[in-house]
Amino acid sequence: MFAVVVALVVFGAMAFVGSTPPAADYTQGHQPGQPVNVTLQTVGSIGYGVHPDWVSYLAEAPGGQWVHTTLLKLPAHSKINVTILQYDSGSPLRNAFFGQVQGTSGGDEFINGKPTRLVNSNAGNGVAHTFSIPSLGINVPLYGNNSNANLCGAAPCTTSSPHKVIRFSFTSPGPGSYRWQCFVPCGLGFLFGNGGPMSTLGYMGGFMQVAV
Ligand SMILES: [Cu+2]
Repeated sequence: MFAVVVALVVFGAMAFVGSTPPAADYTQGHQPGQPVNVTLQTVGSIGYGVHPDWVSYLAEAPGGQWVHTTLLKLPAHSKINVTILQYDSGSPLRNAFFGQVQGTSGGDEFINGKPTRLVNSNAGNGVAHTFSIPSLGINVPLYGNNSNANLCGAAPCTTSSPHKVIRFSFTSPGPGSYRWQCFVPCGLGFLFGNGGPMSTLGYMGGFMQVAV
């Protein structure tokens, strides 16, 4: 009985440790006043790990390697230039509000270079995911790829697969931890699409950890 309890405790602890992804740290070597470039990708299925069929974000660490994480360490009061390589298909939004670009520098996002303020998800390929930081009023809809295209099946995807390049900038706030997430209920197979990857750190939501 004792052995079983110990095994369960160890299992629980391992599951907890395993559920906290590493952070992509963009603060190392950062000079005050310099902009920071952050590159992310969104994929229809991560392709490995405990939930290979879940949708996910990944971050490109400053060293260039793709990391399965949604924890981003950023310097405070800096211009953050974000590039998202979007490899997933899209769908109509349940709430068209999240088709509006908000809180970015200049008020737009650039989809394959085209300045955009609103994505009508009922037209074209729809919206795949959003990059949103509610406490900062930031929302960026990520335009989908044609679902009939030969989409990337496992991360990290490379630019040889169909994708959209989405760019925008914002200014990081003061030190603190800021929740960010996707607002497309993209957790297929879960209640209202909001379980699974939508509610698990490292997939469709995470934290922006802003350092001093
Ligand atoms: Cu999503």
